[in-house]
Amino acid sequence: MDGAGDAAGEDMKAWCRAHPKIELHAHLNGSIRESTLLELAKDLGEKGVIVFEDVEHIITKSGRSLPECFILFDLFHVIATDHNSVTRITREVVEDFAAENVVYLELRTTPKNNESKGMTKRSYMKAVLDGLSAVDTVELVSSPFGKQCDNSAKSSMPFCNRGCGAQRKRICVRLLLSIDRRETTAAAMETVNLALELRDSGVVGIDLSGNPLIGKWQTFLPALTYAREKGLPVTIHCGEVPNKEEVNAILDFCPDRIGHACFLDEDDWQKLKASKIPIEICLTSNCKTNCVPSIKDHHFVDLYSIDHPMILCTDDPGLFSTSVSNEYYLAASTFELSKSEMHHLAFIAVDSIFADDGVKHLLEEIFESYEE
Ligand code: 6MZ
Repeated sequence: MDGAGDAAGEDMKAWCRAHPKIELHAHLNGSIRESTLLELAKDLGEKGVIVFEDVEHIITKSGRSLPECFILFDLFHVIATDHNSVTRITREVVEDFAAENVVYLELRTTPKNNESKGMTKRSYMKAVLDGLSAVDTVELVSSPFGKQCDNSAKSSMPFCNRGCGAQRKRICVRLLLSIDRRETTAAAMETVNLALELRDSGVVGIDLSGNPLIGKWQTFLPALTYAREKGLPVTIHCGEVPNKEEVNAILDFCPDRIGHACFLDEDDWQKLKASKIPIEICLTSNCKTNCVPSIKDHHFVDLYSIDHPMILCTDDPGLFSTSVSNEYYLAASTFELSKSEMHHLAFIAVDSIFADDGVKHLLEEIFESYEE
């Protein structure tokens, strides 16, 4: 790239970081800071729970296949199924998203049982909520979580992270509870019941995720149907590996959003495009896990050309060493999108959030104030 190209690239990078953004597909434990992961792993090594040297190279390795990611997630489960660690990780993750001007975050996590630590799905979620209440370097807006609560959806303070000098960054956070594909129907149902119980605490929906090579759609369908009957929106990881039968069943279920959509046949694409179901797009994740050959070959291009609703997301910023700003920059630079096209992309994400209309209006105001 020549000097002018370099300068334009740097300008776009800075713009992507400064612009308000919405993140709808981020897994809590996949968003852990690398420094925190290393520290917690070292600590467990010293206590003899794991052999630190065995995991150090996996943590610091940059490219991983999808199966390798799930080996790492097993390690995360050992590291993160301790109440204090879950609380710390949650606080740090929210602060990190706010630092790069994410103004609305739907953070998803799998409630976990861990008998040896006295952890139940409910106590795991309490640790997550404690982490949200403990956020203090940034301000939680329109928040049901504890002391920073500004309960009016429309704050009297401008919700603006641009040119606000010493004013702290502000972010609105909501939670999705994930059903792990390893779980039974009863465990999935327990997660949905917990989500319903925690609605007043900021839980706005259900996700189905986990190793796509494991589990059968029929196992999760009763819990997903129950969530829908109770008015909880559902998002589903769809087509992370080729599985035509399951992709068909997911599209027939017609979730409120879907994640990834990498391995779809032509007829599935027709169905998905006709449905207008918003797609959570994770460019870096899909490339690093070899679900797409390269970013320029990503299905984003085709979907963008027909105005299909899409949201740029990170999936696991810690695991894939990325950030929302970086995903925006990758889209802008690879697909040659202008600032006003990027602004539009960021803005239309508001239509796909699971939070209520009060939050939607608040976000619309923020994006309108950023119109180029
Ligand atoms: C499917 C994924 C995922 O829930 O412990 N997870 N599931 N595909 C992906 N793409 C690579 N990335 C993360 O966060 C970590 C968990 O999220 C799911 C996996 O179940 C992983 O164990 P939580 O906060």
